[in-house]
Amino acid sequence: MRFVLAGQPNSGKSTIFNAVAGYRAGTANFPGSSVTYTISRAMILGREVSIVDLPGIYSLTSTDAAEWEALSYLLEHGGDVIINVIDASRLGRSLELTLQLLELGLPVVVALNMLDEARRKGIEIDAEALSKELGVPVVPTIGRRGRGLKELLRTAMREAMRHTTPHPVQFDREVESAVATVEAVLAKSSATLPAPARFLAIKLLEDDPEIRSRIVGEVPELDSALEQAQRELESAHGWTADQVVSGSRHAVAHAIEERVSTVHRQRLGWREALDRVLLHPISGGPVMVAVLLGFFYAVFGLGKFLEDPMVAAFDRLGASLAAVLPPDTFLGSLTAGLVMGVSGGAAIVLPYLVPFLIGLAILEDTGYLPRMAYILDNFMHRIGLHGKSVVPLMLGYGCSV
Ligand SMILES: Nc1nc2c(ncn2[C@@H]2O[C@H](COP(=O)(O)OP(=O)(O)OP(=O)(O)O)[C@@H](O)[C@H]2O)c(=O)[nH]1
Ligand SMILES: [Mg+2]
Repeated sequence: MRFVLAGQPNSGKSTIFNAVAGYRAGTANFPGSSVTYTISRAMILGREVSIVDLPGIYSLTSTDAAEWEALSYLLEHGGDVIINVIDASRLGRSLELTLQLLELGLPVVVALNMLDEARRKGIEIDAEALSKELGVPVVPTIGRRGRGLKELLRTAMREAMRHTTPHPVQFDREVESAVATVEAVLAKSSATLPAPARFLAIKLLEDDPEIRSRIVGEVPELDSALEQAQRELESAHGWTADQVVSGSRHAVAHAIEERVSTVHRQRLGWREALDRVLLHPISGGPVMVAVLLGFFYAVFGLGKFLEDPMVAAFDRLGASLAAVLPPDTFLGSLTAGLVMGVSGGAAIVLPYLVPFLIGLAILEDTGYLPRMAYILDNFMHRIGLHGKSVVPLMLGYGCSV
């Protein structure tokens, strides 16, 4: 049995993966922290299940490395069920990927994750209505707190056993007719297709290069039908066929979002109030400098506090060893060197490095590190770097201690 976690970057896939598989796959408060997939095994409801954590993707295309990694995994290995983790606070955007996953002909369960975040933004989502719209089960979850995960796994197991294939959601009439034209040619051909004909037809209309090179060679009669279908879409809209298809998908996703969610006026909680100060163009900089000064002051203060007694203890050890083994003997100078070497690493480096790494973890988990990246982004771009480069820059200080 194999469960495949798929979803957009930062939707909480690795968090759910770790909670289920008890394994530390990379989670980070930055999108795109997983770029290849990770597999682990777990016992779920008495069965051994392989769980696959795919990289975060916005779409299923072959033009982006992470997206192609995810798509080719799904085409080659499939899975007994796809668990589509979506960020409830960004429902419309998340559903654009869901609509594509529904086309793959594999059972799908949606994990409506980050519900706490959505609630904070005043967004209420009717999970049952969403499930009716998509035709697949939707399970509300809060991955970080482990909420809803049991129900998610139970539902995934049920769908995997039933082999339920979802019915894809329909595009607008013009796109549907173009898809039907291409799909009919594919369905008539004798070639073995790597995915359902409808999915391939959509990808071909979108001009996906990898899918095109795989299919057009196998189904030579496709060329003219595809070209005509694309031309019809282009002349009706004045856009490229690719834009028409993704535009239609975007419209469908956002229409579903509107039908299933209600937005209340956002209450300004303490976090939003704090963010206003932390991310403000004027106060953000000085606060960041103060946080960094405080951070290094604390690291060095704590380091010094730990270093002095540790160095003293090593000195005492060295002195007592020297009393037994005089330093002018071979064994004596060997032990003295050994004590000095170990004390250099243990008593001088560790007292600074450990508090530094703990502090860095606190900065990341409280969410201040990505905010620093945001504040510094403008400046960093001027020196040819991304705001996120603040992370390796900070880590560099770990080495300088
Ligand atoms: N508020 C909230 N945060 C969550 C929830 N689930 C996960 N997170 C946090 O969201 C961030 C991103 O989670 P990841 O599990 O790394 O996301 P991912 O989908 O694996 O991201 P990529 O690997 O970049 O695709 C982490 O800081 C998690 O702690 C949730 O339900 N609510
Ligand atoms: Mg991840």
